Amino acid sequence: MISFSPLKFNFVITTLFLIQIYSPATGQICDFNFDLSCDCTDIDLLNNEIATGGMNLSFDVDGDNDVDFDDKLSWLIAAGTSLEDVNLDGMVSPIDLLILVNNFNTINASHCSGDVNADGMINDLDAAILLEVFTGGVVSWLGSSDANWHNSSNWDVGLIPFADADVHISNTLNNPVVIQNSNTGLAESLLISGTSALTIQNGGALFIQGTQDPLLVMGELVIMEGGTLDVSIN
Ligand SMILES: [Ca+2]
Ligand SMILES: [Ca+2]
Ligand SMILES: [Ca+2]
Ligand SMILES: [Ca+2]
Repeated sequence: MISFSPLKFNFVITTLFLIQIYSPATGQICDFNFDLSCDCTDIDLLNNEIATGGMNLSFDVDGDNDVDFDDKLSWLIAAGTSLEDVNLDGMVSPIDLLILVNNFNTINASHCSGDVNADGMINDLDAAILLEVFTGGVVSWLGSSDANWHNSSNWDVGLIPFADADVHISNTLNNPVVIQNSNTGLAESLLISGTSALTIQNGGALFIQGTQDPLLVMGELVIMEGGTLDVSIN
């Protein structure tokens, strides 16, 4: 007797889903590489496109037929975070500032390394954006290493003051601040409190350009022969 068993078919259905992540808020795309995550890889692609003036409309997040900084802002909204969140962990914290400090003064178009304004460099323009959040733009003297204004480790944020910085000097008992020969200091404003002193040496210069009361000296400001202090109001 011959018996037949019914044929059995196993169907293996493989369906490839190609999904892009859409933000419910904006309806725009933030996952450029289709890995179901809107992360540093994606924003760095966009950041580089903006920094290099590229016009690949794959990065036109806001759908206005060009690629510019507005697309980055739209991307950040889609990813649920803000411009100052360098490492995209959803929080703006001192870690974001530290990343920028560690990459300061480099040619780098990576948002996640600190190129917040997407111009291809990590410099004082990016630092000004972050410092506005953390310190209101204030850079304070610590004098923890030596007396040199131009030593970044003497400042609380790890950066030498730049043109947009409001500089506070309030702790110079053991470390008088010195702007040394051939060096130029920059600030938007300078506050020297009661027990502090700033010395501008021969050949050194300090340029302060601010909007209102850019210089307030309650302590001491010593300008040695050949030193320059230039204060102007915008
Ligand atoms: Ca992605
Ligand atoms: Ca656009
Ligand atoms: Ca962060
Ligand atoms: Ca930059």
